[in-house]
Amino acid sequence: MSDGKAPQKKLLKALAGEKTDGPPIWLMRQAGRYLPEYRKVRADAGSFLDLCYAPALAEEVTLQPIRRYGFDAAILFSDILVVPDALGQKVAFKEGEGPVLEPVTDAAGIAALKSPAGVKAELAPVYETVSRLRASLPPEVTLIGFAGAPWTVATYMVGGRGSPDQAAAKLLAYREPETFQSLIEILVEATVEHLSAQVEAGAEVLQIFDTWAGSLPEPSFERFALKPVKAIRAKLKARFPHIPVIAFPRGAGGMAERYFRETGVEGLSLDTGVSPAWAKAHLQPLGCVQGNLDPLLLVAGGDEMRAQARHILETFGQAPFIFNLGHGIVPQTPPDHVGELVKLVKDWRS
Ligand code: 1CP
Repeated sequence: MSDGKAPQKKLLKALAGEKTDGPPIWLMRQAGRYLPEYRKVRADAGSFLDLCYAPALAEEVTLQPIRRYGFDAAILFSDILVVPDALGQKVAFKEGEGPVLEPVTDAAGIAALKSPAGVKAELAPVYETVSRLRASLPPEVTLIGFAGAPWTVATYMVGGRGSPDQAAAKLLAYREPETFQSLIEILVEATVEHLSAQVEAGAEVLQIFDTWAGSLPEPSFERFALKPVKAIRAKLKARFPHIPVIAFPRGAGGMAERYFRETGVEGLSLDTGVSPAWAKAHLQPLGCVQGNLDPLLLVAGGDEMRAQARHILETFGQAPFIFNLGHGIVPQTPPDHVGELVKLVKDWRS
């Protein structure tokens, strides 16, 4: 796209605001435990972070769902928590427990973090994975790089693990807003460095995951979810004007429209709870929307999955749209259901 020509790849076309001949499809967490070939590589790799930092293995697991299903996009295999790892916070992934971090709970903990300028050097193996993928992917497949949004990454950094209510991060944000803001600012800078390095290595689209955006009340949402992503989008635009960004402000609800308008992202990834008819009227006129089949419909399969997938296609399929789930694939998903969904979407025409 840097030569000024119109994009040829389906996903890039949709993000450039063009209607495509059938929507492109990829699925959040398309690489992972539901695939037997992933479980095999994962078992041989050692820890989950070892897998993220082994370019040949991370490349292999990124390619697995492309080979099996022919998705229109591949998403780099990595995790949002490599950024706190690069900032010097201890991060581990415990079997059956998810991520565990040494919590950063106060100004002293924030001051002890390494400089965000060092992220590019710390995460060199991740960028090597990106450049390998750019060389090995089929030419019609778009390569997506990603990072967590500052708020979501901060919830893990402050809480030390995933939590249903993000209470630790919210309490720090409410009791000591300036201290919390300083963490958000470090994360804005670190995220810009991390995403820039992915673009320099060959990523063609960037997705920013704000998984826990929906837990914030409006004034805090504005300050800690909307503004940081707007700042990241602006800084990336200055460096790479042609690279589109998709944001996933999960649970943003009534804030989604303002978020889409004000952050300036090209794509908005919709969670399962967003009404397709409402999103068609209020969000799709602002840019490309992505989503939003319930991942549990993919587990159940059958008529209900097919009917709800068609409803989404029929609602969004006349304008720029990327078919995806409303959140990531879950480990109990039968791989055959994914194949059936991909076929249904690829065969569909408006
Ligand atoms: O042992 C394993 O195999 C670990 C499972 C796993 C996987 C496959 C984790 C641990 N991360 C990943 C990969 C991953 N994480 C990708 C890869 C690309 C793909 O989509 O195929 C991506 C994009 C992520 C992003 C991510 N990690 C998010 C944001 C998106 C989302 O799903 O909400 C979040 C919140 C994380 C944190 C994280 N990492 C891993 C787990 C189990 C979690 C969630 C913890 C929690 O529930 O709070």
